[in-house]
Amino acid sequence: MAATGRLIAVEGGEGAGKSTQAARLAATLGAELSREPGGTPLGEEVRRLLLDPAFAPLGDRTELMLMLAARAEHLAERIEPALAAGRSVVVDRFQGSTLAYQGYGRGLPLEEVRLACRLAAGGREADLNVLIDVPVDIGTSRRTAAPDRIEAADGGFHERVRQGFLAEAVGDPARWLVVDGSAPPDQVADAIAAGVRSRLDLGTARLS
Ligand code: T5A
Repeated sequence: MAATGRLIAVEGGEGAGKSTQAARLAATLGAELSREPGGTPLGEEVRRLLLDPAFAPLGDRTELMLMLAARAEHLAERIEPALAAGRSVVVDRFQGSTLAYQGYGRGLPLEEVRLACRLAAGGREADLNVLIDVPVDIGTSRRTAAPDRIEAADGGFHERVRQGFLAEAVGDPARWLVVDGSAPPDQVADAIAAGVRSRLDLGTARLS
């Protein structure tokens, strides 16, 4: 068992397959599974508010602060205690989504968003970010329900989000693993499992 658990974030645009793959990865590694915004009772309530189309339009800074309030609670109540106890956590979205959506997508200054993220997370970053990359039209075509407030943004927004994720991955290759999300789910899962094991030097070990 690792002395300290690992934090692995699964990232990507709408419909990339994050929820599917985060659940599979957590099961493969024996890690806890959580999501953002959400992961705690307060966080799930904030998520409901954030995604509710009734609150459109919402100020960009309001959106950022709500995302980060949910993260601060998630870290304090769930993630940090798990990591400290040697349990690893796979989280469906984390800081990469804040940079991609509120920074690149909404257009808030990136350095301000980074600073706000550091403040909310007490400097905690994911040990590895897995970016499941799919073209925006493929992600959109997988939608099965009415779009939520953020999904309903225009295609230009979602393209900026995608390019933002890719820019972050290129800028910090040691912390990002990019996987082609347009492949079939089993193939995506195999690529993620192999990449995570090699990046985190895990061999065939489970994480907790
Ligand atoms: N957000 C979040 C911010 O703006 N800032 C932040 O800081 C944070 C943390 C959260 C929203 O909040 C925003 C981003 C989001 O807009 P969400 O539910 O996490 O919302 O994100 P969504 O992208 O809306 O989630 P989805 O459920 O739509 O997409 P997923 O999780 O990427 O995809 P998944 O796994 O649910 O799959 C969607 C469908 O595609 C199929 C699945 O079976 C399912 O039907 N599928 C595939 N089909 C073909 N090939 C594959 N490889 C497939 N993988 C899955």
